[in-house]
Amino acid sequence: MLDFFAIFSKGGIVLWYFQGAGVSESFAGPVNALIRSVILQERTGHSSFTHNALSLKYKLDNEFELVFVVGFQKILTLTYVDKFLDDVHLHFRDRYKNELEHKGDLKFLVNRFEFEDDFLRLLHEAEGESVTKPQKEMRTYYKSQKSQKTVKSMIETKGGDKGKEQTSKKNKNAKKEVLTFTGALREPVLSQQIQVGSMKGDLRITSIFRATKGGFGGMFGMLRGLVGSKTLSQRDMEPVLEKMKDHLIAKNVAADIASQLCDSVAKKLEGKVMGTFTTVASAVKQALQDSLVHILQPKRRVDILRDVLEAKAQRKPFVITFCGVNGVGKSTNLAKISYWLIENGFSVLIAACDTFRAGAVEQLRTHQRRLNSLHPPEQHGGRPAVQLFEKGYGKDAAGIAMEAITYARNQTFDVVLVDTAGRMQDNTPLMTALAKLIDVNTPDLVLFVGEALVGNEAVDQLVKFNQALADHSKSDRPRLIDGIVLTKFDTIDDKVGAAISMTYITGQPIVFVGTGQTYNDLRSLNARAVVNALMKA
Ligand SMILES: Nc1nc2c(ncn2[C@@H]2O[C@H](COP(=O)(O)OP(=O)(O)O)[C@@H](O)[C@H]2O)c(=O)[nH]1
Ligand SMILES: [Mg+2]
Repeated sequence: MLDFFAIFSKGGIVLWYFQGAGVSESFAGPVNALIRSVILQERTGHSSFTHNALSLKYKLDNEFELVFVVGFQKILTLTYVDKFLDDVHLHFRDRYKNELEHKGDLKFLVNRFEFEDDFLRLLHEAEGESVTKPQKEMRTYYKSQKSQKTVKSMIETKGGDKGKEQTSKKNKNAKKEVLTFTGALREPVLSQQIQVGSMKGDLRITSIFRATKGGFGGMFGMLRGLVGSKTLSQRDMEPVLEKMKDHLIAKNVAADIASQLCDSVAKKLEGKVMGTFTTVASAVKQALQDSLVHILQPKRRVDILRDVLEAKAQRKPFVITFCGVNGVGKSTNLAKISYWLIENGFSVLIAACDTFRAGAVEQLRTHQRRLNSLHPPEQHGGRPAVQLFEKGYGKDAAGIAMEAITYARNQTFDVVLVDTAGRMQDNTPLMTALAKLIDVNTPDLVLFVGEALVGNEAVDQLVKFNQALADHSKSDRPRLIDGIVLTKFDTIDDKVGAAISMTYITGQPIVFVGTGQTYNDLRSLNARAVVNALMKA
């Protein structure tokens, strides 16, 4: 019996809509008329509105800035509509209150409101409870003409199917403007930005076909280009993606990377044919989500346990070098990785190649003692599961690493973990020294350790570390960063953007995630969970 039901935001975004069976006309026309004639003019005191042969009943939700509208043929007396509108409103709020509570219009873009089943159930209940009385006499040709005439009498026709804006009784002096009902609005889309409270005394018409450049801001303004078009163009999407970009930056994705991501989403969607507005919103979200998952999924599998076994079979220790700036957690996470390797039955030699920072060697010795007390030598054939190789401070780190690797080979250690001093990416002498350490020792794996707290800086660090490794290598195929240890993940809440920046810039996987300060706080990355956190409004 209903022609349509629509739920949209005051920013003009259609969250969900229902179109009655056999109804071919889009709800856009009547809803636009409602917005223009009622909502924009602060005439929302009544809860119903007539547009041509349709009756519209609506309800505003000012807390969540939503509008609920139901449309039906006005010749039908649907006694259940008021209650039904209330029911749908309450039910929708209840079901999506978590999503709706987030600030900003982006929530409407990133959330999909699959409300169909609940709606149909409510409708079924409402229709079952009431007796619907079609008033047969109202269906005569004469009467229906008359009913249309009532509306027409309020709209001054000016050639073709153009009408004139309905004038507010309160605003008799208000300017009259010609509406452009060109019949072009066939898509079920809203063409209004609702600026309740800002339209006093001035009957401004905000149809997309009349809107002048820059006239209307807000969420609708930015999406205006999308709603009318069937084929998405780069220019149309730009403002939407601009919002997406800001969202990603707020999640701590480096600004550069956020820009590049949005550019690639635009490319992906350009030229796509969109059926309805809601499809556009979900398409943008989906494309971004897909890109993010794709970035986080390793192009290359890093399976350390398997590789250690392989090296062991060749009677070689597997060598991992840790590098990164100061204080990011290199030594701590090296210790956690030692623990993990020992738990997996391997023996570990820690090479203390941070010969620079006071206390660095002692910090590693403390870890070595603790690890051996957790895994006493009795459980490992009488030999300590982990040993420390150190030569004190001030010596050449590359030389110590080399000695440690030789020692590990002779003593049949399975793994050598090389700790290095933290260094700023701009400190050329120290970067050269790191490049040399890696070049002469050819570790099996070079891990870059970076904090999850880092924002724009992530890009600079990784680019310059890789650049230094490339520049100072004597090999034709220099060793670059093979993987990432993302630390302090426990301190960032849902601002997980660094994971994206780091993998995007290096194309290398996040091998470990540090989630705290105990040996157990080491995880692998869950790409889906990270992407969900990123998309959350
Ligand atoms: N909350 C938290 N703190 C960490 C994590 N990893 C390291 N830290 C802390 O960060 C600080 C610096 O760690 P350290 O290993 O000395 O950094 P390095 O200079 O890179 O070797 C220490 O206080 C660590 O306990 C982590 O995953 N989560
Ligand atoms: Mg350290």
